[in-house]
Amino acid sequence: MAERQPLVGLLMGSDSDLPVMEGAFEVLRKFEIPFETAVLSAHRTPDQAARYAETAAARGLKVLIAAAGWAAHLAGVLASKTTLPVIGVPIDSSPLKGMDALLSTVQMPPGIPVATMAIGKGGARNAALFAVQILALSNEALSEGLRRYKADMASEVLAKNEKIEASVRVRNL
Ligand code: RP5
Repeated sequence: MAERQPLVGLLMGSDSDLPVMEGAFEVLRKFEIPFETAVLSAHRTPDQAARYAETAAARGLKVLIAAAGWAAHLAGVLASKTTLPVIGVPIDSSPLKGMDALLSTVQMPPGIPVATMAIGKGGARNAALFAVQILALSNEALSEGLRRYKADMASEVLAKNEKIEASVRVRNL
C-alpha cells in the first residue's frame, strides 16, 4: 500500500518526551491523519531544527506540533522559520513541572505566534485535536469526524451523569 503524504509534523525536544506525547499520536491515528515525527532540539540540534521548519511546507506538511520541556524554545524556533501554523506543547519534565516550558512556549513576541496548549498529557491530546481542526477547515469528512467526536464525548459524560444520579437516588431511598 502506498504511504500517504504526512500532513502533520510532530516534533519532540527529546525522546524522553515521548510518553507524554503518546496521546497526540493516538488522536492523529484515530482521525487517520498521516503524520511524521522527529526528535529535534532548539538547543541541542538548532541547525537541524531550523532546517526542518524551513523545508516543512515544501515537503507538504500543513501543521507542526512541537513538544519540549525546560526553557522550551522548540515551537518558537520552528515558528520563526515557517509560515505553517505551529502548535506548542509544554512538557512537565523539569523541576518547575512545565511552568517554565509553558511560559517559554506561550510568551512569543508579536509577529511569531505559537498556539500553546496546556502543560503535559492533556496538552498533547489537544495539540493533535487542534491540528485536526485546522485540517478540517478544508476537509468536510474531517469536520464530520470532529462533530461525531464531540457528540460521543457528550454522550459519555451524560451516561456517567445518569449513573451517578441513579446511585445517589438508590442511596437516598
Ligand atoms: C527538553 O529538555 C526536552 O524537550 C525534554 O523535555 C527536556 C529533557 O530532555 P532530556 O535531558 O531528557 O533529553 O529539551
